[in-house]
Amino acid sequence: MSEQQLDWTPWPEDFARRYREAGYWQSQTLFSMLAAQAEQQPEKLALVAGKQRLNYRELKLYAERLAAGLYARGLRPGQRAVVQLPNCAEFFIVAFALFRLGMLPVFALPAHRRAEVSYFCQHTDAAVYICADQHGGFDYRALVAELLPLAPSLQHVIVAGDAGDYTPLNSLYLMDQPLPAEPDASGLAFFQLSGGSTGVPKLIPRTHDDYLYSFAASAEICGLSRDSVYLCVLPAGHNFPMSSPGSFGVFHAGGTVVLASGPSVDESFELIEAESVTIAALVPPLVPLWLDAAAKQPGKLASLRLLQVGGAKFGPELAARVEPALGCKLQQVFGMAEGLVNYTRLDDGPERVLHTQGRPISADDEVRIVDDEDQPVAPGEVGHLLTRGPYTIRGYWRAADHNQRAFTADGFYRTGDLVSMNADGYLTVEGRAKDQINRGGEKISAEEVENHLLAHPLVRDVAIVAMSDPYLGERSCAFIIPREQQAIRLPQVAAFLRERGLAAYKIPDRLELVDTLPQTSVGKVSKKTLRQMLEQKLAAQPTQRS
Ligand code: OOB
Repeated sequence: MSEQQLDWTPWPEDFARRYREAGYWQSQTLFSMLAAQAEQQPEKLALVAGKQRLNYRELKLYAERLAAGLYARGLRPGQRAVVQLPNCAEFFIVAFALFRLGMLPVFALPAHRRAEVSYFCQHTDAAVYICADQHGGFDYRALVAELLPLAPSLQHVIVAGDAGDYTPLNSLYLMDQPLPAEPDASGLAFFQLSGGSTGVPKLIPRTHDDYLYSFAASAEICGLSRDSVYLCVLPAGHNFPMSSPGSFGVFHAGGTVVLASGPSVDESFELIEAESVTIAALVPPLVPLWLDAAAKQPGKLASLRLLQVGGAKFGPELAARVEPALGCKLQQVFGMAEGLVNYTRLDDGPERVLHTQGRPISADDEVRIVDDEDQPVAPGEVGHLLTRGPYTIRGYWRAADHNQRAFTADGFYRTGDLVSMNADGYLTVEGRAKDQINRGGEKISAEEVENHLLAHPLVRDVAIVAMSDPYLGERSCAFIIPREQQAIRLPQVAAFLRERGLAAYKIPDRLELVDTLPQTSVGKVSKKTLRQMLEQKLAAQPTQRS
C-alpha cells in the first residue's frame, strides 16, 4: 500500500469509474475552474472585499503570482498549508494559489486558537501557516510565537498585513515565473474540518473532482448564474459558505462574491443594498436579527432572491416568518463537511421548505436510515443517517482506527444525525446520536473539551452536554465532580481552557457541580440523564439559563 493510501481513503475504483461515467467527476481542478471564468469573462467582477474589487482576470493573476512566489520559496505540490484567514480577498487568492500549486490548504476557522491550530499543523506536517496580522481584536502573530515550538514541520509563516517578524504575503507575488504542472483532479485538493465528536478534531480530505461536483451541482439547484451576487456572512472556509453553493459555486457560475467581514446585520444589509446581492446564507441564530432589521429598514433587501439557512436545526415557526418579512425565497440546507448536502428546492411548497431539511444533491447520494443494529427502520421512522456518494469522503485523514467506527464496511459515512425521510425522499433532522453540541452552527466535540478539563487539578470527572437555548439552539454545560469538595467556578474553567489555547466557542456556557455522574446500564456516563436533569433545573429557574 502506498503512503498516500494510508493517509486517506480514495473511492473504490468501480465507484470512481461510475462517478466519472455519470459526468459527476469532470477531471477539472479548482484552479482551472477559476481560470475558465477568467478566460470567458475576464473583466467580470468576481470578488468584493472591503475596498477591494477583483475581476476574474485579476483574481486568477494574483493566485498565479502567489503560487509562483510560494514555489520559488521551495514549497512543492502535496505539501500542506494551514490557512487561517478572516473573510478578506487574500482568503481566495491564497486558496487558489495553493490549488494551482497543488499544495493542500487546511482551512482553520478564525476562532481557532493554539490548541486547534497546532494540532492541524502537527497532524498534517504542515510546511506553511498563513494568517492575518490581526482580526476581531486578536493578534495572530502572537499565536505564531506560541505555535512555532509546537509545530516543527513549519518552514514558513506568512502574514497578510503587517507581518512583523514573519514573511509578508505581499512580498510573495512573483511575475512570469515557472510553475509546475497543475495537480491531478482525482487527487486531494484541501482539507475541511470535522465538527467532531472525538478527542481531537478530524480532518476531511476533499478531492478536486468531488468538491467541484458538489458545488457545481449545488449552484444548479440554487439557480445561480452570472447575475448571481452572493453575500458571504459566515467564515469563508466553512463548507456551507464555501460550497453549498457558496463562494465556489458562485465562481463556477461566473457570478460575484461579496464578503462581509463578520456577522453584523448592519454591514450585511449595507452590502446587500450597495452590491445588489441576490443570495445569502445564514445559520439559524442570525435569522431573527435579520427579521428585526428588515422590519426597521424596509427596502434594503429589494435585490435579495434567496436566503439559505443551515448548519443547525431551523424550526418551522421561525422559518415561516422568512419569506413574508424578507421578501425572498427560503431554502433549508442540511449538510456536512464530510460530504452529503441536502436542499429544499426553489420550487418546493411551504410543507417541504418549512418542515424538512431538503433532499440530497445527487441521484447517486445513497442514504440509509438505520436502527442501533444498522438495520433499516420502517419508512418514515427516525433512525441513524448513513450515506455514501460522489462527494462524501470514504475516510478521514490519518485516522485508520476512527475510520473503522465512523464508516461502515461498505463505505457509508455514519453522520451521527438522527433523521426521518418522508415518502418524497425529503429528510427531517430529528436529533443527534453523536456526542456533540451544535452551538448555533458551531460544533463542539464534548470529548475534546472534557479531555482538556480533566487536566485541571480541581476536576475529578467531567461530562459536557447540550442545553437548549432560545437564541443559539444549544449551548454547552459542563457537569463537574470537583476534587475533595474544592469548588471550581465557571470563570476559572473558562480561564483554564483559554490558557490551554482552546477556541472560545468551546468554553462551557454553564457549570454544574455534582457528586456523581449518572451511569447507563453498561457503566458509561448517561448524558441523556444529565440533559434531563439540566432541563428540569432550567425549567424551574428560567432566568438563569446562561
Ligand atoms: C454544516 O457542516 P458541519 O460539518 O459544520 O456540520 C455538520 C453537522 C450535521 O451532521 C448536523 O449535525 C448539523 O451539522 N447540521 C444540521 C443542519 N445542517 C447541519 N442540523 C440540523 N439542521 C440543519 N439544517 O453544518 C453544513 C455544511 C454544508 C452545508 C450546510 C451545513
